[in-house]
Amino acid sequence: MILRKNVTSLTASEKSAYVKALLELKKRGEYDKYVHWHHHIMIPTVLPHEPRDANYRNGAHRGPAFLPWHREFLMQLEQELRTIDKTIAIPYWDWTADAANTDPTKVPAIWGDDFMGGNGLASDEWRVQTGPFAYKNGGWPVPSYPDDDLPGPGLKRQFGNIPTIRNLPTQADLTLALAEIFYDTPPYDRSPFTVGFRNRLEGWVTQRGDSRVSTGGSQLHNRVHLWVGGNMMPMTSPDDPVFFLHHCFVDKVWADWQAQQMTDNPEAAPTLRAGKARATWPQPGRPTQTVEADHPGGSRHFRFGLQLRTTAIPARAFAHGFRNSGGRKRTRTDPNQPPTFTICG
Ligand SMILES: [Cu+2]
Repeated sequence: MILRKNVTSLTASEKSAYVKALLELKKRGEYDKYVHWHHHIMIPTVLPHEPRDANYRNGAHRGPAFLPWHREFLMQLEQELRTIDKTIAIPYWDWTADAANTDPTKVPAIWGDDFMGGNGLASDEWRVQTGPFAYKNGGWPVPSYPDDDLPGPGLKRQFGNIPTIRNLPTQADLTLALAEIFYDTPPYDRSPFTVGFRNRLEGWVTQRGDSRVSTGGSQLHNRVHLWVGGNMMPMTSPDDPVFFLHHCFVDKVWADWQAQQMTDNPEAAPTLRAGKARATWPQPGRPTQTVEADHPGGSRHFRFGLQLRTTAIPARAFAHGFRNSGGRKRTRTDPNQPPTFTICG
């Protein structure tokens, strides 16, 4: 059984084991394929009448595949980390708890020197200065992305720097997502008016689409990418290891929603086939849930030709033409407006 814990309940040795396994994977040259893979999936994944635009919908974002794709993505990294240390499970970062904190930029459970390290430094191109992933410590090489306003190498963060995204997503706004009844609804896009759990949790339902939303700007998943800033902004966001802690919470929220659906809406809830179960989120008294079992045969929502089961792509496939393979080149006109394409979502 793989049990994923809240970062706040990790012991010092669990933290150090997780960091050590990540550094080892990086050293072996095996971590960066996750970065490339997340970037490579940003290709238009659309119906014939829709714009062939990765900004409209791509293989892992802005549509129904968002949650299952990232669930599989996490499981693959987790399995690989477990070949290094079989005690590893990806921990999750509950950012709603930190939204209520007076200074979410300094919570040691997540940003401590023994774990993810802290904020970037303005005078050093926003490079992270502390912790195992700091550029100056040499164990976590990250390339430069001049087209994404990240001109020099090294891991960068810029906490709460965007004027509309000063705070992390609140519990109240997450509750709105958990109250959704449908997973996704037509036209399965990223409009603020598209109803459904996926679109809410991904973060596209803003105050424009729902006046009950309590904070301005991008929401939930997208908001966290924008709040962390730096390398969490472009399509290569898994460069920052906090990506997986963030998405681990997104995955947990989905699992919580699925469990709630089994109680509230059993007709629409997935049929679980025990034989195929893979451990993701243990539910006391319930079979564990799996990507395959959740969507047997592909429901209507999953008939886009979106790949549910994905195969790791060898890193060498990206030796050429890696950058900007995903879609239109971004042009930013107003520096106060968050870019719409370069966030992972
Ligand atoms: Cu993301």
